[in-house]
Amino acid sequence: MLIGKPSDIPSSAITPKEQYLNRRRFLRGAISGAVAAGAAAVGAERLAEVFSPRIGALAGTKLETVKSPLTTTGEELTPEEYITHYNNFYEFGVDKDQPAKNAGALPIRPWTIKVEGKVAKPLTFDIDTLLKLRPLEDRVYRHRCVEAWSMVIPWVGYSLSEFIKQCQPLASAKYVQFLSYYDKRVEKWASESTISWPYSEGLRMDEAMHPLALLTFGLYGEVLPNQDGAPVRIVVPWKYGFKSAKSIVAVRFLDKQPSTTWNDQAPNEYGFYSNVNPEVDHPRWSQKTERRVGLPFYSQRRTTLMFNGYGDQVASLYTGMNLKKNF
Ligand SMILES: Nc1nc2c(c(=O)[nH]1)N[C@H]1C(S)=C(S)[C@@H](COP(=O)(O)O)O[C@H]1N2
Ligand SMILES: [Mo]
Repeated sequence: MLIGKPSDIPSSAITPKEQYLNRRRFLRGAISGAVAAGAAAVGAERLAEVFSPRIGALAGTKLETVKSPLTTTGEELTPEEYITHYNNFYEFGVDKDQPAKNAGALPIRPWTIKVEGKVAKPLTFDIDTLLKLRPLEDRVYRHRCVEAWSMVIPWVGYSLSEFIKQCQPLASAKYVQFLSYYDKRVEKWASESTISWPYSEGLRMDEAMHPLALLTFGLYGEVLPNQDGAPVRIVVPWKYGFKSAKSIVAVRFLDKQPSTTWNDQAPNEYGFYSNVNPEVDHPRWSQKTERRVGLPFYSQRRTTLMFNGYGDQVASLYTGMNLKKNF
């Protein structure tokens, strides 16, 4: 993210959608009989039984979802091959194409989220329990990276607030911090950047409780590919992408604003709030426009919207705040 201008994906890296799907179906068919039978129509509640912890890759596993009223309609979805081959996941390399190549090493089962800090009592949630907590919703959101590119992604998950309620935070909890998985033996590429791991992000409690903030388990109706933050990540659609921590293993409730990865790295470039704001330029580039990844070259450029277009829903969270100072 510290590197100036994001590079385009070479067109040779992109396969037509049909071919891509066929390859995935082929891969799906190649896994063992019992697993393949289950994978055809597996509901969230059956994941644990169908996939033993020994099977690392759940790629292609369908999730049962309901349509969400919070979906953002009217824009063309970004093709799946871009969402899964143009990633920021620095633990698996700083180049956009590296996570797709390297994140296969992420051990996504067994997986737990530890809940700590200002809570009634510390808790640990298993990923398969979390998948069953609420009906999973299909929610299409705009995704705006601070590097001035964007996508439109059909995520699968439910409001983060539903999870937070289960955590029983105390009244003294004013902020919530998310910590990503980190093991330097698995994420060998992490040492290539100066970041102090694990990746950490945070929200003010009222932001985290906003219904648009999503606890995310999948995209395009299937479990999250590893490179997109499997098995569970945060998505905060009105903020720059780096606020959405991937592959989270711990959630901490705090009475003070937590330190967060990019704010620590370069506080003059990346604020704690990081709301999408076309009026506040990054010190090294403009935030007024963005490049919509996956579209023909001539139609990529578009105007960036305040709060990424979610102002009607979220602007009231920031009433009275100077958003130029609190960027
Ligand atoms: N653990 C972790 N989470 C992360 C990052 C990262 O490097 N490590 N990158 C962030 C950034 S800068 C963006 S834009 C989004 C990218 O999500 P995507 O690859 O699914 O589009 O993830 C965010 N979450
Ligand atoms: Mo980003």
